[in-house]
Amino acid sequence: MCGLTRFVWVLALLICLKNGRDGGVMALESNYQTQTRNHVRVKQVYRTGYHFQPKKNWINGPMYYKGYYHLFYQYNPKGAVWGNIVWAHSVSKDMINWIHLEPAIVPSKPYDKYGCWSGSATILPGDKPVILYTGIVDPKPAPGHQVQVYAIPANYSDPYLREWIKPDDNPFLKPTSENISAFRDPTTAWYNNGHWKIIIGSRHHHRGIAYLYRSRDFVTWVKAKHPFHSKRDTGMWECPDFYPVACKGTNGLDTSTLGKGVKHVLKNSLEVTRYEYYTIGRYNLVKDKYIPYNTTEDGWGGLRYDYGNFFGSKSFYDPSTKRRIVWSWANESSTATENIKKGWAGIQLIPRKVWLDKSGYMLLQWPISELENLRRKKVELKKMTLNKGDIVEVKGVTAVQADIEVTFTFSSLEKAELYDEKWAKFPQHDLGKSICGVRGATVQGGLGPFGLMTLASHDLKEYTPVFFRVFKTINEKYKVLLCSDATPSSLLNPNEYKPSFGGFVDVDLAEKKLSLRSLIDHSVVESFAERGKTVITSRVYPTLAINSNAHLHVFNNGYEPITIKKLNAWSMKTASMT
Ligand SMILES: *[C@@H]1O[C@H](CO)[C@@H](O)[C@H](O)[C@H]1NC(C)=O
Ligand SMILES: *[C@@H]1O[C@H](CO)[C@@H](O)[C@H](O)[C@H]1NC(C)=O
Ligand SMILES: *[C@@H]1O[C@H](CO)[C@@H](O)[C@H](O)[C@H]1NC(C)=O
Ligand SMILES: *[C@H]1O[C@@H](CO)[C@H](O)[C@@H](O)[C@@H]1NC(C)=O
Repeated sequence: MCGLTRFVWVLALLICLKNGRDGGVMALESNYQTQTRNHVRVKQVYRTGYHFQPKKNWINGPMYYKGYYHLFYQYNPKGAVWGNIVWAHSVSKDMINWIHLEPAIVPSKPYDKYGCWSGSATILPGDKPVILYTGIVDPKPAPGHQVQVYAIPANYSDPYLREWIKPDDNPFLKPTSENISAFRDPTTAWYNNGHWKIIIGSRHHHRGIAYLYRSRDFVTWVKAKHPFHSKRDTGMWECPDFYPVACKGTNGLDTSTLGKGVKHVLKNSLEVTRYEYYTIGRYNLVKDKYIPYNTTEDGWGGLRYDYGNFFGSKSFYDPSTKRRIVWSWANESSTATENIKKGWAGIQLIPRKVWLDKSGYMLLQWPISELENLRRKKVELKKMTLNKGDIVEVKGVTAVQADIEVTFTFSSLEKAELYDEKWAKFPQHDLGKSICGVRGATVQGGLGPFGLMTLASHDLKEYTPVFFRVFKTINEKYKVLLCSDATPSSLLNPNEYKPSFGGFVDVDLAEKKLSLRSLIDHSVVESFAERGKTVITSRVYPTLAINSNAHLHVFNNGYEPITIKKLNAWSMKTASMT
């Protein structure tokens, strides 16, 4: 029951934090240079042009308040070793162009002396934001003794909310029966039955757990008798995210919304596998528990927002546009040494609007429309047929920094290769390696591979292919696989981590049509199949296809001819990050 509507619930989140390992690698010196007056432009080939990046180091974390989007992210101001994590802070009117501010929260008290880890923001009645985060009291036992802390703005009239204070009744939660070194990442609070509620990620042995806490006043919190949800063999749950989605339409819902026509989503970031999965389910108010529907697996084989470099995502509700937005961090695939050399590690992906697919079984995601303001010159292709072996360059676009939308059609499904039933037993995360990696873009197929060769060198010695391959099962069903393969991405850099990522696309091929959108930005390629049904992000480090030497091609290496019904490619302007 939405007793809640009286609150102006705006918001939101913070993206999650990484603890430990990934952050290991920061540079002491930054080697970037400032070029233009307003933009920090870096003379580095892998630095992105329109993805959010801090000047150095790695990031994670968002919220909307009085006309500004706030991004808080995990940041090590000291560089070289992981530690002393602070909440760095940037603000924006459109989530594309940013103003960097001083860190919002830094270690300053006994309870967060060793780090201010991930958490979330909630907007309380009266338009009062509160941040809940995990403080590290002691580095031992590894990865640290964890407590929950809250912070409030020092000056509510400051539109940038630059300064935050930690009231004296902190920490507001200390682990009791929970594992003291596995008790972190409080969510945005929701409100029902007279209580504010949050969940906190944890584990018990190999069981991943989201503990539920309730509070009447947002100060005193009591642990619920039963976990909100848990699942065996999933390991530590980081950055849990729980939110409602509407059964109809594409609008988002305030985090406290309940009632008919609403389903819920629970997402967890898995510390063990370093990827995330989500389920769609029911919020049982009587038991105050989340119960996933049986339409997808609740475990490692579950649905994912993204089958590539993507972790620590958080969502928030943007009341100004009625959207739910999922935002994630993407780590580097480059080595520690290379990260130190370039002076930074980690980017924030383009925020994605998220809503429930008509089937009710999965979510759809699409880059926020604000990104389109960076589109410049458009290049168009129409009704072009690609026979087996055809590779056609899309000329006239800055291939290193571009946005491409393409729709492919074909006239028959007959040539689809046979689906190997043993693949059905592979966990989702092995599909890329086992299928996309083995049957790459140049391995001839029946219906596919066809798609884009992004970040390609002029001689095609280097490229990052994003492509479809269609398979037929023994009972005449079709399976569409989307691949984003970093294997051929970096010719002169043999030691790079070059994963082949893959994900099946749940699509009806009756119309014999498949669509793809790719956002290319120097060292990242984010690809959306079928209007956001399956998404894959790859981090890549070309050595030839850099800056103006990068090219874009469309290709087909299957026996079935493929027609490009329509392709639009835009050169993308560089976003402002000051
Ligand atoms: C609070 O912020 C407003 C708006 O920026 C400013 O005018 C005012 O001086 C600030 N108050 C304090 C106490 O800093
Ligand atoms: C408690 O958490 C730590 C750190 O994640 C882990 O090593 C340990 O096995 C956990 N203990 C239990 C009982 O789950
Ligand atoms: C899923 O649950 C529904 C009822 O809620 C049931 O009819 C169906 O058989 C279940 N499916 C599976 C695969 O367990
Ligand atoms: C990102 O980096 C690669 C290569 O170093 C690792 O294999 C991944 O586990 C890592 N991903 C995350 C989420 O940390």
